[in-house]
Amino acid sequence: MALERTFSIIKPDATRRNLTGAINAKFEEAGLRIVAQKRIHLTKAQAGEFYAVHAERPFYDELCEFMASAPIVCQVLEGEGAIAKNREVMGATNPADAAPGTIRAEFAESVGENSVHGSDAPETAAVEIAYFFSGLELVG
Ligand code: DAT
Ligand code: MG
Repeated sequence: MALERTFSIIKPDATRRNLTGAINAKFEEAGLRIVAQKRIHLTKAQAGEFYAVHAERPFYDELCEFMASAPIVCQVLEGEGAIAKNREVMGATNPADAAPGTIRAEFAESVGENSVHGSDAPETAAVEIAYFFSGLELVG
């Protein structure tokens, strides 16, 4: 499997509860290296742009409000098969369905406030990394 990079967000519900370190430990234990990381506070409009693919979904407005409700930690994770590995460590979108030991099973509060975002494919990973980071900020 190839060395890959994926984009990750530690969401407002998790930064609010001081879970950044605990979540990063899960990534590192799984062999994912944090090659870029920054804490930012999105506006609702910026959250809306990031989640534009969900604009027609009934939960879109709530999702944008939530993503702008507190700081987030944006990250680039690197490793063998990093995109799939990160999705595995995150667990299912709804924490009620997430496998034991996953980030969402342990930390997520609800399907909407589910602690982490992770890219779902190489194309979205490339777009999402470029949206938040310049090449100079990626330190492998
Ligand atoms: P994922 O974050 O697992 O990739 P997704 O891309 O389908 O899931 O949805 C993006 C985010 O939107 C998700 O992390 C939380 C929110 N969301 C998804 N389904 C939802 C629902 N049924 N009710 C409320 N929020 C939802
Ligand atoms: Mg998604």
